[in-house]
Amino acid sequence: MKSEFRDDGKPRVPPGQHEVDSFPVLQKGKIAHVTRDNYELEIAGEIKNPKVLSLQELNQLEDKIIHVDIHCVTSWSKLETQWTGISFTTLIDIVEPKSSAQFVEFLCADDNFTTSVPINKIKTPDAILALRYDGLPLGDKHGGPVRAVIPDLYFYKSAKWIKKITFLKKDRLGYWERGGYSNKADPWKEQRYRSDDEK
Ligand SMILES: Nc1nc2c(c(=O)[nH]1)N[C@H]1C(S)=C(S)[C@@H](COP(=O)(O)O)O[C@H]1N2
Ligand SMILES: [Mo]
Repeated sequence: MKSEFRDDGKPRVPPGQHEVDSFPVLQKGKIAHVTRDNYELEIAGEIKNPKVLSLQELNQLEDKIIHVDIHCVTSWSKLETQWTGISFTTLIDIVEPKSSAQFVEFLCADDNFTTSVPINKIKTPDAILALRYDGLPLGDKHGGPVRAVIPDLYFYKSAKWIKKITFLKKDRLGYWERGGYSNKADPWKEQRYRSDDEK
């Protein structure tokens, strides 16, 4: 049986959230369809080794499996999802961020959607660039071929259909964040809207 509490003592389902068994599909507009054949991920900004990686190259890097709970700000939480991909710590070893790199921005194929997080949020073992869900290559609906899964933040910080990752000195507000959603996005502090950022 699933425990009501996590190892760190926080409730498994954060305040104001409810558990769902389905896997809702959510994005600002239409589902993006990214061609796999000529797909390239660009990694740029405040790093020593800028990279352009094909899907084949990405698939050869690492098969890190994570089990994480996801929490959408619209109030659904899905527990114990399984993703496979490349841990951001591995990517960081490859691109070597400069000390000036403080934030990471994801640019996506759906009409240049962006979101960003402080670099320390991807320096945790369970933050990955996901290529698979439940063992199968990521389909279009859930952000394939490549999406971020960044645990313990509302799920809008986990960008789908990533084209480019940019390491930044200064933060740039993303799509939902510009629209009034919290830039901190901590589900246990219920940081849903910008006015919750002081919590
Ligand atoms: N590129 C992109 N990524 C995005 C979004 C989006 O609109 N565009 N929406 C976010 C939101 S609000 C949520 S809840 C999750 C939903 O992921 P899912 O469709 O796999 O459940 O994607 C996040 N990543
Ligand atoms: Mo969301």
